Amino acid sequence: MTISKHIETQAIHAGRINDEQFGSLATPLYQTSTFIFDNAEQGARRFAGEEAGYIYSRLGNPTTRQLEMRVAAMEGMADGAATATGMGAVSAALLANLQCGDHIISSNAVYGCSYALISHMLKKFGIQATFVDMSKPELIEQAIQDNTKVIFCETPINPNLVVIDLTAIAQIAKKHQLLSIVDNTFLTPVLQQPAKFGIDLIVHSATKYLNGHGDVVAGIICGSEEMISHIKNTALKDIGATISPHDAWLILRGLKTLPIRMERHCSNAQKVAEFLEKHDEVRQVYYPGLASHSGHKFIGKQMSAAGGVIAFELEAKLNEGAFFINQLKLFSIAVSLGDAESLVQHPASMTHSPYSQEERLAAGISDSLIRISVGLENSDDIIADLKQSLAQLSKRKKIKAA
Ligand code: 7XF
Repeated sequence: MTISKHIETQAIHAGRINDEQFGSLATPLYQTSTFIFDNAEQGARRFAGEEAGYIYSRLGNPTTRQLEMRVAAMEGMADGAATATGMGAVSAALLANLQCGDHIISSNAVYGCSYALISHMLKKFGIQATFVDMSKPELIEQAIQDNTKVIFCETPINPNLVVIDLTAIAQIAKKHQLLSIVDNTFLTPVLQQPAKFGIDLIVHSATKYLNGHGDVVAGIICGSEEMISHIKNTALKDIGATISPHDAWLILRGLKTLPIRMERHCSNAQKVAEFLEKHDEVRQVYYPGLASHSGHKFIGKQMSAAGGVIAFELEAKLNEGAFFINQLKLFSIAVSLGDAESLVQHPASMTHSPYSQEERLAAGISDSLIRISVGLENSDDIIADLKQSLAQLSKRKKIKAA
């Protein structure tokens, strides 16, 4: 079957391997560590790459393969490599493409553990990093050295929702023969396909929207066949952050509803952002769906909508921010995002705690920033919960001031 160019159809059918034996509609789960060879010679041929076929699930698995081909099709890329976690994807993509003596340019604001990997872990192996504000592409060009190999960013950025111009990133990378890697976790291929702008490699935390049900940690890398084969045969095979087939199976199940889930996440988040922007207790809202946001101009060009994550600052002291979070009832206080449930967290003390305070402030991540992942509940209920908590905050401030 020729797979449709429509992402709704790809999310359900792309990469599907028909079950010739029993005709199962649902993807069979090959929950196996190893695969039996017909004879010793066949085993040797498979290891030598002379015969196609599965060997061992760290090296490949038929359930996992369907996930890889499905997400790659949705991203408009040739191939994919599924990983145990999103950090497994980020680390495999970087470790396969950098070596001692190389230099990487990263966005100064990225997810906290990606920052820790690039600034601390890679350094141990002699890989230098420069962190720049990538909303100003000229700063990227200025940071390029003779040994620069990779440009890495997320857009919109976790947690402050700054949008980065992917066309500018791809152009700089091509001009200087660098590899461009973009983390597309926040928008998913439903809302943004970085390959269209010339990005070389895409990484995801599949823990988030791709799976969408808060019951898996996983990741995926998408790129050319050559690039994915290189990553699989080096960083993934030998370091081993391979996905479990069961997790791949759950994500395949979640993916079928990704396009409709993203529609609802976006429409709910838009309403919530507009509500927050008008509220007296809210100092600033960061959501690219708002006309006041610096990234708004990219909607319709680079991204079809703004996604389901919002960051904001309250007209309040730090401890009052914690009070606001604690009064929420429908929201769960939890890190992660992209689940059916609305979640709230405090980046400075949670997801971005690997940064020192100084580094965090330099990266535009304020201590008072609150991040919410708007879930799939009725938007009236989500807004009512925020409203009641803001009302309690306002009351408390008045009592303290009296
Ligand atoms: O290894 P994970 O599946 O948790 O994914 C790591 C990761 C990679 N890229 C982005 C843009 C991410 O947001 C994440 C994980 N972020 C969670 C969060 O920000 O809530 C992690 C919770 S500590």
